[in-house]
Amino acid sequence: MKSQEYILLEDEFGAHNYKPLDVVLERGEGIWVWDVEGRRYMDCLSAYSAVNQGHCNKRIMAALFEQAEKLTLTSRAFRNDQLGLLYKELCDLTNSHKVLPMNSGAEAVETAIKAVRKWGYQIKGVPEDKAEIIVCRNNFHGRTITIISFSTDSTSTSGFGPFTPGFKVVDFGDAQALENAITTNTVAFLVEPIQGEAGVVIPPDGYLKDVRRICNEKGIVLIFDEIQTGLGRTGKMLAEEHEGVEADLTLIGKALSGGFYPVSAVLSNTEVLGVLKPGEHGSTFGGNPLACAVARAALKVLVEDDLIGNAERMGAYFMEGLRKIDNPKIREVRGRGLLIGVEFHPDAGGARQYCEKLKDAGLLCKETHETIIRFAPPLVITREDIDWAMERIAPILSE
Ligand code: IF1
Repeated sequence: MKSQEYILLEDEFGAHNYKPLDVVLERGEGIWVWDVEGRRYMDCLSAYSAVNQGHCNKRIMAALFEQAEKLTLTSRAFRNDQLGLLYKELCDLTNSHKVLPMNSGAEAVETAIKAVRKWGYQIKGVPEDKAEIIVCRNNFHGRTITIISFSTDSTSTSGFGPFTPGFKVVDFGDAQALENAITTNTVAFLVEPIQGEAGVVIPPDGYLKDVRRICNEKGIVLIFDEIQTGLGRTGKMLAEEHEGVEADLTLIGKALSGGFYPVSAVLSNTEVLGVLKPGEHGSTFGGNPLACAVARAALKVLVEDDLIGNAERMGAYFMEGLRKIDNPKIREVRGRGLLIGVEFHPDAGGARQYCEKLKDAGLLCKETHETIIRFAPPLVITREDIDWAMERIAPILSE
């Protein structure tokens, strides 16, 4: 079958909740993917940072097969021999004390919301049903009803009400705004260390430190959503390390499985997770042995192959190349590690046209918010790969 036939099938029988580039992929290896016509592309999105370890990483695949032959799912009604090992390894790597495993990123966010509300009532003494959580303008934390309830993007929310109450929005990057918004009923502040969907928005230096201090002073829980920024993407295991701070709850997902399987987790430094008692939260698939084996291998690859250091070095090199592009239509090139955004001026005619041209030149990129192209290749990328990419990107982005 040809690309066009697959596209027609998708469009006829699938819901149209996406508008993908018209490239039909069938194979991937490292930073490369191939379409059904055999054309090769460099993947500059990494499934939104879920394949940090590169497509079809051999060691993660081996762990998947090995575990799949032994045991895949027990439910949490019984224990399995992978879960405790994953917990221990995750805690050692992220300096955490407790882990709660889920599947999707949104589920990790929902879990954190439940935990901090309960913590607020039981430990902080917030009156029943009065807990408030503060979030940031232009946040992206997932697609469930509760999560979109505090989205400020009308495309995400419009037509989906009624919404879950209990959230307050402040500007991202403004620590004073957070401080002003906190009341006696505030239980937590939920924030992305770098806003991904908003267009790779990096907060001012010192912001993470400031919010850490404010949350300590006011006695509220600090939650970092590192589902996109975590696990090496920004050149550190967790993006919070750029400012030497630790959240009370850290949410990870995406690359926790290297793209093989949905695996997410809530990591806790304090006893917040301790408020969840048997029967109060869970998931059929969360913490299953197949997911755990895959996650253990995915973490091992990140560390053993120094993908985190590589993200830092290659990110700096890539950004240097992008900054050399001389086009007055480019407003800014920004990023941390291999999470890079190129923002065009509003009158440049949108970023999608560039993504289409990059696709024809063999690079798969995704625009965000009309004017921004995100470059986030797998962390296994080399200097030579970036040279190859820049040879193609530079002429296109110079137009
Ligand atoms: C889609 C964006 C990226 C996330 C953060 C939680 C989640 C995500 C910081 C939820 C998910 C995804 C989902 C994907 C698009 C994507 C995305 F453009 F929308 F913002 F990555 F940049 N927290 N991000 O970024 O995780 O439930 O999806 O596992 O198609 O919606 P999930």
